Amino acid sequence: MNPLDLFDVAGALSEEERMVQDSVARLVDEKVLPIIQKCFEEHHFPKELVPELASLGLLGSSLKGYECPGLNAISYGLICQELERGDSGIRSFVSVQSSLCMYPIYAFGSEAQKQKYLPRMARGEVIGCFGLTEPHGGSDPANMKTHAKRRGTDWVINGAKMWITNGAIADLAIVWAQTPEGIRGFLIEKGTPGFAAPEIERKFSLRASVTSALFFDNVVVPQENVLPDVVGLKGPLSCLTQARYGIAWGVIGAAQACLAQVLEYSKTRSLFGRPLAQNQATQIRLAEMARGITTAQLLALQLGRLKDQGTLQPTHVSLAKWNNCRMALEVARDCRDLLGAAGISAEFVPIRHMLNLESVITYEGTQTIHQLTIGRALTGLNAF
Ligand code: TGC
Ligand code: FAD
Repeated sequence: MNPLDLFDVAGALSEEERMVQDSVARLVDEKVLPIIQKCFEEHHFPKELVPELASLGLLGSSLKGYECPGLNAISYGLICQELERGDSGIRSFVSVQSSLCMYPIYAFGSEAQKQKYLPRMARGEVIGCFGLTEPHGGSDPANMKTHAKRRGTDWVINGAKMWITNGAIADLAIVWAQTPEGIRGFLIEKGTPGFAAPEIERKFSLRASVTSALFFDNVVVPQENVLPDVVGLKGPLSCLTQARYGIAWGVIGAAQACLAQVLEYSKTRSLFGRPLAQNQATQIRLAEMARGITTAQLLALQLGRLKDQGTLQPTHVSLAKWNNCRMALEVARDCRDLLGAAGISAEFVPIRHMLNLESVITYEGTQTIHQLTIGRALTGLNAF
């Protein structure tokens, strides 16, 4: 039995899905793992990997046309899983580019916007960021303060966004702002006067990813840069459904990376005259991790099948994102502990994954937000 795939999820995949997974796994083994710990320590996003990600078709992988490969949902999940086995920061980059930036242009953009941005984004020549969260509170985006007012045929945007992945390196920001008609999406290019995207320094988590604030001081945006086909919170929330789907798969990779390392370690570490792995207490902990990973894999697989057959509901995604993030964080924390003092060393992966997963469980809706979403679906009563 493969300890990282006890229920043979690999056997349930199509040949194409397995090929996608294998090619991303190779990229992670050859290009990500050798550099990622240093990137994390140095608080550096390895931008040099972007052309590699693009050449494998990992940017906008689910979209059809516009130089995107049109892979199915399971393949997108496997891409996220393999990337996050490397580091949540690399998966974050791909999630934001694909699900939060290319998807809204694809789903809600004009044909001219699609032609202008999607092929270049698929090639990694244009990097996107997604501005929804604001400094006063991200869980309740309906209460956003950033606003856009019409001025002739243009719009003028004022406000601020916070905790924005890719912000400082983005060529294009998808920014959600309140308008008299409701919340709308605006495409703001780097260098637009009044727009700034300073990086947030001094993070303990996702250190191999760029996180920024966005500031808008009378930023003028032409009408042609407004997403024409959506008004209201369902615009940004439907992008979140795409990205949360990828996270539900991605975090499995982080948990697998931790378990793989601890299995090796506990078999070779000898304490009280026997391998650490030969203690009942250790085996119970390892079995608990395998239970968590296996149930998360099966949840993700069914989630993908629902998405591919077009019956996926946001509540399914909430449950999977919540369950799988929590599982991965618990696995990473326990692996860190099983390594003893070595668990705090940069030589081992669990502490890096653990610190990353503290962000992953918070962004794209905290545990509480997803629990309340499920509670609302169960009871029909809105507790927000
Ligand atoms: P609510 O009344 O529930 O909904 C308003 C409208 O939106 C529709 N809708 C959805 N559509 C698609 N997908 C979803 N998940 C949807 N949820 C709701 C809904 O049908 C309705 O449509 P309509 O036509 O009736 O207007 O809105 P609410 O104000 O009660 O809020 C619900 C709540 C709390 C669940 C929502 O605000 C929420 O999800 N809050 C959490 C915010 C969040 O997750 N922010 C993430 C920011 S981006 C990010 O973190 C990127 S990290 C990326 C990385 O690095 O990987
Ligand atoms: P708050 O909303 O202030 O929540 C604080 C606490 O209150 C949480 O524990 C929450 O669960 C709890 N809470 C909220 N509502 C309730 C309630 N009704 N009942 C009980 N408890 C409640 N955002 C973007 O828009 N784009 C990005 O690219 C992006 N990237 C990110 C990258 C990183 C590394 C991080 C850490 C965050 C990123 N975010 C991004 C922001 C992220 O989505 C928010 O942090 C998240 O939605 C939570 O918002 P908040 O941090 O303001 O917490």
